[in-house]
Order: sequence, then structure tokens, then C-alpha cells
Amino acid sequence: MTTTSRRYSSKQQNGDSAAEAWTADDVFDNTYREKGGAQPMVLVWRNIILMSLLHVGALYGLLLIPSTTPLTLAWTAVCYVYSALGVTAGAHRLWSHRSFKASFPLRVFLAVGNSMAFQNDIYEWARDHRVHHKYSETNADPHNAKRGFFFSHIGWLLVRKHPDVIEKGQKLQLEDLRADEVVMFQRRYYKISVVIFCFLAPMLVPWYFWGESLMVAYFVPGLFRYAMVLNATWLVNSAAHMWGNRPYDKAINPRENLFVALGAIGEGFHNYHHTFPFDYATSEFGCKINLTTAFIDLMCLLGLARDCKQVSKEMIVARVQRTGDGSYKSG
Ligand code: ST9
Ligand code: ZN
Ligand code: ZN
Repeated sequence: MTTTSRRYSSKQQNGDSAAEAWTADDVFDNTYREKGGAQPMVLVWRNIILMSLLHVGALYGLLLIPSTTPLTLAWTAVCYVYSALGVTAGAHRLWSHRSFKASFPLRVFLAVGNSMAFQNDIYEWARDHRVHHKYSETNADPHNAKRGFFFSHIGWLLVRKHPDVIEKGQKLQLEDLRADEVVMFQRRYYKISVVIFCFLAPMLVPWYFWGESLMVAYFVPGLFRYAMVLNATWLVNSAAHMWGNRPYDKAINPRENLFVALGAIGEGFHNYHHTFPFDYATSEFGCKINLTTAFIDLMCLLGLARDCKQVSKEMIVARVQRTGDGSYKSG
């Protein structure tokens, strides 16, 4: 998208205008030092029970797939992609990283998809995500991958947060989120929006329009799809922080993981993403295995998005030579 994108030099990456000063808050802070002493884990039984029930329901949905009509399966795929975009293009690339600008109708579209994904409201998601980038793999990272696969995948949602997450998170710049009326509206009406878009709409559409049974409609496009999107997202925090190459920066844990990128519609190129968090494509390979980038490009074509930030090729090559692990393959 040459007409709508802005390519960045290393000077600009560090933030060269007051308007973009907030971007410092998604860049790793290497001045942070862990405090000593272990913190006891406080289990949140409500979450443990609800997450267990969700996954049992999702497994039952999986068993129902052979008796699901093709139309309902297609609808399940639509709900998967729409809720995934609400996270990838919405909460992640737009609201956490401000890697492009979106018009009001597009922000509303993405906020609805985000409620359909039911992964906490956009404000909370972006706050946790900025603190994840800034204090990656420390106690102040909500899903610190140094605490193991289970913790970074789902465990972090089943216990109280480490106090450092809250302490450091409270120092983040979040004015841009508070100034966005769509973000604040979604936060205010979050619970009802989840009931409508994550559970009722996926279930009632196939039942009303083509006579699917309410049982199949609840378990397949409802619970099964919801659990699949959750796990595809969580794999970015777990698998993509553990397995894969590090062509851009071998000193950090996040990796390039193709398998994760497939399920997470383009979000598995995590070594690139943590190295250049402001790039709207979260990868240097454009739309390749990156449905989210294709979607944002389409929105630019339709005039609904603009100002996509992109890293220049020279900057990528310089970084690869300086800090890469030697596995870099161009294109
Ligand atoms: C879910 C989220 O699944 C998934 C996020 C994944 C992120 C992935 C990122 C990867 C890259 C992108 C890839 C996308 C790929 C998508 C692919 C799609 C196919 N800063 O939280 P509380 C303060 S959610 C500053 O209750 P506890 C704040 O004052 C699933 N302050 O802490 C807050 O109050 P408020 C569904 C912070 O008590 C207060 O503390 N949801 C911060 O320790 C209390 O906060 C669930 O399962 C901060 N970072 O409880 C619910 N954090 O909010 C899960 C907190 O009013 N959550 N504060 O301002 C919970 O139940 C709780 O958060 C808890 C911790 C039990 C985990
Ligand atoms: Zn990460
Ligand atoms: Zn990110």
C-alpha cells in the first residue's frame, strides 16, 4: 500500500514527535530490574471452573461437527475470522500499537468483532499488551513466558496478576485509548456486548435463517469457535515465545512460528513483531500467510484506514546483520 503507508527510519522508530511519544510504551524497557523474592500464586477458582467448562463444551462442539450443516460450518468460519480480526486488526495492531489509523465505521466494526472474541475489553487488552511488550519475559509481563508454556498460554488468566504488572502498567501512557470514544463505549457496555456478539448472534443466526438446531448452533459457532480463537491467540504468547527462529533479534525470546501465524491469521511472526512493534503488517512479508494485513490493505483501498506504518527494507537488513540469529531468508 504505497499510497497509504509510511516507511520508518531508525530515528523515527524511537519516536520523533510528541504525537507519537506513546509508542515508547510498546518498546522493551531494558532499564527494568526484577525485584527479588517469590510471589505466591493466588488461584482464581471462578476462572478455573469457567475455563474448564468452556473447554469441555468446545470438545462437545467438536464432536457435533459431523452433524453440522455446511452452512453452519461456513458461519462458524465467518465468526472465527470476524472475532479474530477484532483482536488482530483491532485490539492488537490498531489500539495497542497504533500501527495505522482507522475511520469511525471501521473502529465500530472492529470493536464488535472484539466483543465477539471475548478476550477482555479493548482498553484492558491493550493495557496488558503494552506492558507485555515493554517488560517482556519479566514479572511485569502479564503472561511471562519464563514461567512456562502453561502459564503463558492460559495459566495467567487463572491466577491474580503479579503486583509488578499492575505497578508498571499504571505508569503506561493510555491517553490515546481513553480519548477513543469507541474504546470507552465498548468498555462501558462490555458485558452485554459479549452476551450479544460472542454467544447470542453466533447461535441465533443459523437457527433463525436456516433452521440449525439450537444445540448445534450453541456448541459449534458458539463455544467451539470461541475456544478455538482463544487458543489461537494464546499460542502467540506461549508457542511463539518458545519455538521458532529469531532472524531479527536473537537476544529476545519471541520467535517466527508459521503454525501460529496460520491459526492467528498472521500474528505468528513474533520475533519481527517484538523487534518492530509499530509495523502494521507484523511481518516484512506483506499479506503472505497474513490475512490481517490483507484486511487492513483492503480497508485502505476502501478509504476506511490510512497511515500504515512500515519498517524500511534497509532498516530490516541492518537489524538482521546486527542482532539476527543467522536464519534470515529474504522474501
Ligand atoms: C483473554 C486475553 O483470553 C487474551 C490476551 C492475549 C494477548 C495476546 C497477545 C499476542 C499478540 C497479538 C496476537 C493476537 C492473535 C489473535 C489471533 C486470533 C485468532 N496495567 O485484571 P485484574 C489494575 S481473556 C495497569 O482484575 P487481578 C487495574 O486497576 C479471556 N493496571 O487483576 C485493574 O482494574 P480495572 C476471557 C492494571 O485481580 C485492577 O488492577 N477473560 C493492569 O490480579 C484489577 O485487575 C477472562 O478469562 C495493567 N496491565 O485478576 C478473564 N492489570 O481493570 C480473565 C490490572 O478496573 N481475567 N491492573 O482498571 C481475570 O479474571 C483477571 O484479570 C485475573 C487477574 C484473575 C487474571
Ligand atoms: Zn509477545
Ligand atoms: Zn504486539
